[in-house]
Amino acid sequence: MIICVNSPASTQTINMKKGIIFSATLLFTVYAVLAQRPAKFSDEMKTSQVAAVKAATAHAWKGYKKYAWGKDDLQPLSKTGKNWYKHSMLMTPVDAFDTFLVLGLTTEAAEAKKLILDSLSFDNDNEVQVFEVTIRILGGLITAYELDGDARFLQLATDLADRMLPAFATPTGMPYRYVQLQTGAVRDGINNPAEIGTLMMEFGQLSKHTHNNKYYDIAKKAIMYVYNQRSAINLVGEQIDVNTGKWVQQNSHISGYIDSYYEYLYKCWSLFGDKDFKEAFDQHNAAIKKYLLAITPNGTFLKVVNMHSGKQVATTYGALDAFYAGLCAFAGDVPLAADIQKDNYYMWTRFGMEPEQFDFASDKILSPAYILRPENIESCFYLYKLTQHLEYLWMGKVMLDDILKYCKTEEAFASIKNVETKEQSNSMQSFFFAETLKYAYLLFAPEDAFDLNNAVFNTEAHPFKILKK
Ligand code: DMJ
Repeated sequence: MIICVNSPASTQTINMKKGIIFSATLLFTVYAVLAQRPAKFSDEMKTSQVAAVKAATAHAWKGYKKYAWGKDDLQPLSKTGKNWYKHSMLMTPVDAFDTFLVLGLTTEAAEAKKLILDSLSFDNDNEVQVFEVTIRILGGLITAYELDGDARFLQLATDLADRMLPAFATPTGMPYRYVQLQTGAVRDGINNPAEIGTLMMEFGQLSKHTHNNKYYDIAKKAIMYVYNQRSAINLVGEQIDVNTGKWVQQNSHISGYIDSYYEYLYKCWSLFGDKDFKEAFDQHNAAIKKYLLAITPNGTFLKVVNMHSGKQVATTYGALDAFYAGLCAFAGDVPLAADIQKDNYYMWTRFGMEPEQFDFASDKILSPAYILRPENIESCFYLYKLTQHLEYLWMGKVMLDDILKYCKTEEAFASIKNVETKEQSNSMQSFFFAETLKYAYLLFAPEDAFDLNNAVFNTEAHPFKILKK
């Protein structure tokens, strides 16, 4: 049969087809709009996420107890314990203790407390990394004291801080990276803004509790020295010599080596009400927004630039960078935080889980591991608390579900060697307890589960009380 396109019958057919296409398009559009609106996240779902986090925390602790009791970390695949230094600093119990308290895991909290108070001592020849030990151990002990009230936690914290003070004895006041706890011998004077600045909350809070300003003053001198060495366009570099004050690496970004320097400037303003920190944060944050933002179809990323020229050096982004959305929201810029969180979620879902680092311009993975890091869930937590938008609960659920599915082992949780293959690796960092599980819990927990208005979380998610300013 020959169909003449001009016949009235065929015009009718064409109109019918047009009608069908129009209705289908309309239906699709309505569906697409509805699909974009996050579905309801019921109280039952929140309750079930909370239960899953609690069960995961108890499961991970059981593994630590069975195979690594008294050591720093559990190696979940070989089922052995591992110390960072010659002698254990009890990284896992100290980092985990306040998470147990916040989650209401009272048995686990009592076990960790007993272990810490029975056996933690800093009177040994460990040569420790000032930054790591400050954020995990000093921070953990201060929060333990605040939440539990046992003065022995504060005594331990003070002893540890005193033993680290020799690290600050430099012409600039910026600390060496390593210090020996008995002799005060120091090592590695090429430090970075994160490791120099991310001591202020812990040393500052210790001053408030001990009524001795020396900790606050020494840490403030160090962080403000970094600020005063900023470039003419208000950015900092990646490495600085603590003896000369000269930059030795001039890449500027919000990733490892710099990240929590910015975080502490804002958080120290929130915690201590010291305007110097707010002024420094505002200067830097304006420069970050001016020079580092990269708007792409997958969200707003932050790139690497030269600290003096602001010119792009790289388009790398990764798990650590994901913290900035949360900080941005906490510091009051929710719209930008929401744009950045879009790319954080893209990074998580694009590769099946979040890689340590990828190139957002070429969309290629640069470092394929996921080591149980918290930053992406942490940003969901801040954004949800500040906006109550359900999409952050859904994002957090995807992340938590992936962790529970791919990282769980028979007796604990493991890192992932490659997010595309999901092959596991033999590490369970203490920040999994301190941060990842705590932020996941707080994201889904009832609003009154923890008083968030009177506390500021250190970079290891140990909450510090806002004391009288
Ligand atoms: C933690 O020790 C802290 O959050 C630090 O600021 C960055 N690295 C880890 C978590 O990824």
